[in-house]
Amino acid sequence: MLNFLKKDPILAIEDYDFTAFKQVLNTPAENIISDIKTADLKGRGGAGFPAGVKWELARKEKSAEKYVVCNADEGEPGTFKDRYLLENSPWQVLEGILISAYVIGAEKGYIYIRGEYVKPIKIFNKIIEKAEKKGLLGENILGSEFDFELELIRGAGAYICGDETSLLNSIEGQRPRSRIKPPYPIQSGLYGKPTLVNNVETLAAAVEIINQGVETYTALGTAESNGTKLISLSGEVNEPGVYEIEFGSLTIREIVEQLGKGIRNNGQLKFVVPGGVSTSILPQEKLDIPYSYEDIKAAGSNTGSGAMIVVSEENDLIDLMLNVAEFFMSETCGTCFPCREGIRQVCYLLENAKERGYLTQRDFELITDLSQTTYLAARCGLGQSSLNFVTSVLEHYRDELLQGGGQ
Ligand code: L3W
Repeated sequence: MLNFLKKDPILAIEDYDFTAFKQVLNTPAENIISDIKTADLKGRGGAGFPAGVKWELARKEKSAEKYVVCNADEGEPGTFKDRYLLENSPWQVLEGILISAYVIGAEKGYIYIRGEYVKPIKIFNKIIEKAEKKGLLGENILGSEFDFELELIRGAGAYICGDETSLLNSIEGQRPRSRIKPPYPIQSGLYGKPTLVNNVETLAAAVEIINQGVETYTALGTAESNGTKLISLSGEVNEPGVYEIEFGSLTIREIVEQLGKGIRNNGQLKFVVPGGVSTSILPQEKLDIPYSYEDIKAAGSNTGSGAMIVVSEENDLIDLMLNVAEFFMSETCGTCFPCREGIRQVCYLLENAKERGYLTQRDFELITDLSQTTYLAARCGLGQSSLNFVTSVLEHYRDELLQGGGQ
């Protein structure tokens, strides 16, 4: 284990030694990037893009002005692992930000924390203040030639700001609408300058890789999923919480049974959402697979942000689908038509189905069409993944949903 889940949180700067950052200051940036690439650290925010590649591309950008942004707008329903890190390992998160900034050559950075995270915001404000006093932020950090300033931005409660381009607009003081990619933020991000956006857990993991060594990290996990992952386990389990697991060491069912201690009230497990409500569900028969990027993908879903939501037989499927679709309907930024109208129409069809008590064959066809269009034509991750949950429930529970009707 990499030991992300520190039992005794270090909140005094005097107790934290910034070993990885000090090492980085004395190592060519290319070597650090090479290590992160060898470790194959995949972005932990949801998309899994290789962090080392991102760092390398950002470093190569020729611009006197660059930014780093730590995406702590953890809004995916069921995801709370970044909150854990912000509350328990804030110095490590700061260290990850400093390392990434040094490596790509940025002198200014932001940490964008979701507005509801009152405690992490309070903690991180103190962290910045203490780091400035101790010479870990500002000019000539730790006697080096590296200058870096960090600003905390408090989100205002919009899920769309978790999308990196909307987040950048929000920092700029604009309405948080997504931007078309490419250009990617590393080419043209904040104020049109190269900007590296990384999730909280990704940055904390980079620190662990430097501290513990690439070999230790790559020795953990599976062929395509190195190291460990934080899982936010929630839903109808007896022991929800944040758990760190080595990729491939447990199956999804074992995570539910061994870490979550089974289903509440002796209920029956129906399905698991492996990566937050933007990802497709995995039904009973697909839960005996190792927890890894490749195995979850092969089973038809996505690791996402690691938000594992466990659902029992007790639930009404139409209610669940409507609940998730309504979440996305209220959180769409409304800029692009497929996302705004596609989700609204799906909600409308599900509301009628709820009243009726079942779905018709025509509902299936329309929802499938709308989902495909939204997936293909929405301009950002929110829209593209908004109906994964609904379509996967339709796919796996067709007969149950058509029960009593189907005309
Ligand atoms: C340079 C290229 N950079 C991609 C960068 C890109 C971004 C990262 C991933 O959506 C998903 C979404 C949610 N040159 C690049 C490149 N990049 N190609 O790599 O990019 P992308 O476009 O694949 O994904 P995204 O738009 O960032 C993220 C899903 O994650 N999700 C997570 C939701 C919620 C949270 C949370 O609360 N923490 O993450 C769950 O499934 O739906 O599909 O940086 O710039 N050629």
